[in-house]
Amino acid sequence: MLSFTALLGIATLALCTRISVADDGLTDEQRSALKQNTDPVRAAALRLSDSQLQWWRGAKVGMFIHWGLYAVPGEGEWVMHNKKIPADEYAKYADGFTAVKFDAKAWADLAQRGGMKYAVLTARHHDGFSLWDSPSSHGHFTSMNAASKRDIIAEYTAAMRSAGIGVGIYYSPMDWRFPAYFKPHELPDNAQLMKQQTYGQIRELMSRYGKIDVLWYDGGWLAHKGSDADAAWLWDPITLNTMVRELQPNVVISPRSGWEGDFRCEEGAGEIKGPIRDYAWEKCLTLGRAWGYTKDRHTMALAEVQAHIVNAVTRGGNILINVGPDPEGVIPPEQVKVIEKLGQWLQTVGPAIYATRPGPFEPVDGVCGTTQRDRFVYVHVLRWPEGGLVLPSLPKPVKSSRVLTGGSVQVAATTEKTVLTPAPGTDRPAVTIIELELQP
Ligand code: H79
Repeated sequence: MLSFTALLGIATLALCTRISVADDGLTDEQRSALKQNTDPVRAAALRLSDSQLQWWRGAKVGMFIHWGLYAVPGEGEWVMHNKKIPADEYAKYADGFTAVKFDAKAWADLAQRGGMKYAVLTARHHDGFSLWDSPSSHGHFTSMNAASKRDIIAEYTAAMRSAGIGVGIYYSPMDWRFPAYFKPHELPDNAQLMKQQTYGQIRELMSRYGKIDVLWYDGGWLAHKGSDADAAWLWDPITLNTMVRELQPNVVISPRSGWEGDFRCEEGAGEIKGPIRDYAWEKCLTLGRAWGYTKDRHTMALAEVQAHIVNAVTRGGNILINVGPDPEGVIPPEQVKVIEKLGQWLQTVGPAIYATRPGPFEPVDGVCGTTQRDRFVYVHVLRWPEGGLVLPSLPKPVKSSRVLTGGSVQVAATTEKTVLTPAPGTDRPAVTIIELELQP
């Protein structure tokens, strides 16, 4: 923690100067930061203010959607790389990408029913296949030139926007089809082509589809090693994101272009642990076996997703829950079911989740955590200790309490401690959430 704070201090000192787009758009400090190959490149002036980020921090739950050509073989989004499929072979899957049942309104409706406040769709993953009519796409490798013959991003952005769901776009700067991804120093011309594609496509995505709420970069690294920041010498993320800010002043940007971005990511199904984090962050995880569609029917259990949500919000984070539609555009029914059940659950526990802040107490890994809003404190219990849950004393006396998840819990609050005990014989759901209304 200390080292992070120290680093931030140094970086802020180095980068608090103005952002200029003249010439290469970089200050001397920024240029040297780009070459240091260590930390994410920082540029405080590119970051959103707290008030610009407020909607996102309050939104808490989003729907991630991984859809692309990889849905056709149905072995996950890394199939091209994992199975060493040559680009021209891989391109043949375009005949199978029909999207015949793709209905952006149905996706938006699912997000709504699921209590998801924003969505993020893979406009282009590492395989280079683009889900929109993209003049900058190398080889016009797009959903317009596949069996689908549709601009998926156009339909998606319009549907989400009109449903009131925040519109998010995922984009991978790197593209496996370019030999320079593997040998960027040896193939400088090819590397420049790949970079031009990224700049051209980001410009398209940020200028042709109305207001975009989230830009989720992923895969800013190069040569299959190192960090995103190590590859900043090529991507030049400050110039890239200066362009993005001109086109979309309020878009929330992920940290994976090599620039630190507006929030931090925690990826995968590992348990969320540790104390409250005092920065904006997001857990992303997938319901399926991979992020992209797989033919097995595996789905994460509802209780596990609920625990992840609670573990994220009690530590100040958001959560992005992924589904992987099939080549026709159908989200697997098992995943739909989990999202719908989450939505029903969020209807009752929503007050403890949305628009809350973490605290007043630090979470205990695997046991409990708290959130708060106005005069309300919410206690999220994952595992009841023998004899009840003992918390520190609350800042004010308790005026009333109720259990959002059903059943009843006895609350004994004194100036020394707060003790919560479930009534004998009551059901113990995966998470018990208790609302405590404090005296004004
Ligand atoms: O889109 C989903 C995944 O496909 C994507 N992120 C989620 C949201 C993802 N791509 N890669 N990874 C996750 C992990 C990548 C790890 C590695 Fe590497 C890439 C190992 C080797 C190359 C990291 C980057 C370590 C070295 C370079």
